[in-house]
Amino acid sequence: MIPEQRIHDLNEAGLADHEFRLRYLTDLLSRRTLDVQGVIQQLVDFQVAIPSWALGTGGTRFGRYPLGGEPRCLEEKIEDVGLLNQLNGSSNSISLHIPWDIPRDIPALQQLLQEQKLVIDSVNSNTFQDQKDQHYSYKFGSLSHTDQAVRQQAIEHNLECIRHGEALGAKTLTVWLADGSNFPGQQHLRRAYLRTADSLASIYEGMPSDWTMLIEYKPYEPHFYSMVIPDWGTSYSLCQQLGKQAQVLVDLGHHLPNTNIEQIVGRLLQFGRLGGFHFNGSMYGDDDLTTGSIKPYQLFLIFNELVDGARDQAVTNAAVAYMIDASHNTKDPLEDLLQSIQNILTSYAKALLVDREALQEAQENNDVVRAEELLRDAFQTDVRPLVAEAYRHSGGVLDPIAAYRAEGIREKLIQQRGKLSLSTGL
Ligand SMILES: [Mn+2]
Repeated sequence: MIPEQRIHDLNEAGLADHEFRLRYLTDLLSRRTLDVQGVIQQLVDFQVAIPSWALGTGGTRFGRYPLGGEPRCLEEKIEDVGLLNQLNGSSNSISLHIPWDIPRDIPALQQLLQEQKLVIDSVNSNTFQDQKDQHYSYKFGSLSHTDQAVRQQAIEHNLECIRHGEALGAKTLTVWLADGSNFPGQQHLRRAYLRTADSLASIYEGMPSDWTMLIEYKPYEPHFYSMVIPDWGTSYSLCQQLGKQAQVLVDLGHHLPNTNIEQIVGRLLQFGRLGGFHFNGSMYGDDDLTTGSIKPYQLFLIFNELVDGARDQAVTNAAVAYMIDASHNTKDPLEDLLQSIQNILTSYAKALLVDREALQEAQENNDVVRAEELLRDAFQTDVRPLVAEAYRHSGGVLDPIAAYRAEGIREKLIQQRGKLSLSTGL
């Protein structure tokens, strides 16, 4: 943890410039009768979870280039997220990946979470690879497998994840199913779906009544001919069969190029089935790039749907759980996460500036240019002073990446944990 006095000193240097820019923007937006303090408060309240597997260097199947100082255990992963949250006040929760993050000493972990001002967001099951002590292989599927014994093993793993989560106060199970097939004819497409629905029902039955099951979809990879849950329609149909505690999870990278993701978000909000959102960025597919690094306008349009849904009384969707789900191959993972949060909050702030009454009027009158210009006007506003002010309100720093570097945090982590320390769960 960085001492509070040091946070204050770090902010002092940039404070005069920040206040000048914030005053200018506040004046400008107030002329449009925008509640600037209200916008800042909404940015302060916005929280995005950090998954335990995002704290180490990722890689591709061609290689991995670790930079040292990676967290070696769950406790160190919690400390890293606590540090990020101290810098920007926007990531107060951590998502666990079982089996890597199985909690051992529950009271000690609870105390650490309290010290770091963090909570456990969700537990994520893993049936996409075999573990050493596992009886049956998932090579040909898990929840969809042709053999009942393999399905049962995968069901029990998910129930075990719930038990671990319960011990630490989590209330969400995220299921991403890697099952599918690589060649035509390999798998009976309808029967694989039915077996999956049955397996999910068994997990759902074993879930406490205040828990949510998030069902994630992905069009390809690891399987390249068919995935059992390839799209939001399949996730949605499974949720409909399971019940109210099941919700669809949208992962930005899990779409084919040019998919209109904001429309999917709008649809799911309308149906009250948008349970979670995974942020990342992509150029070609599930590339796991920094959120907002390639398509910032798309990220803004997605937030525009979320804000629009949140303000519409006809939309009864429950609160959406946000998480960053990316792999960091070339950047320092902690800097990458700070950049991601910056881009997420920037997009959210811009969406909060949209003049919704004027937009609705333009839409009703089929004034295409006016409607588009209203969105572009919000998108092109430089909202960085609002985001920086939100960080400061939360006890963080005006410029998290500059502070991270000024504090030499990576160097300190390498000193403590070693140059060769490797994170798990990637
Ligand atoms: Mn994901």
